[in-house]
Amino acid sequence: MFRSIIILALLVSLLSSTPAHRHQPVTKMILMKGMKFVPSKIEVDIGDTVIWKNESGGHHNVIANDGSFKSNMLEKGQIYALVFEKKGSYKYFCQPHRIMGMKGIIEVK
Ligand SMILES: [Cu+2]
Repeated sequence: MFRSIIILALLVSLLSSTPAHRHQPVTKMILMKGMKFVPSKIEVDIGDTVIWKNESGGHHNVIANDGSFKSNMLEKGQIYALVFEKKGSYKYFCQPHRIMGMKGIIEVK
């Protein structure tokens, strides 16, 4: 019984690592422009990378509403990158400009 479970697990891992079955990870960029995240809503697949870039100066950061991620304060030209490994809906905001509505959402499918 135990042995057949191991074989099954091996088969599953072999199948899931076949290139045809795997999503090729991509990178998507969100710009911090003025007091906005552009685009404010994006969809990504599990394993994709999201990069936030401070495009217009000032100081911005990225903080998840649920506290699952938090960037440093970014100056003009600086970036923050994150790989999303779990399915879900991630709301985030920029701390200094939250009150001005600087927020966004990442949908991980
Ligand atoms: Cu900001």
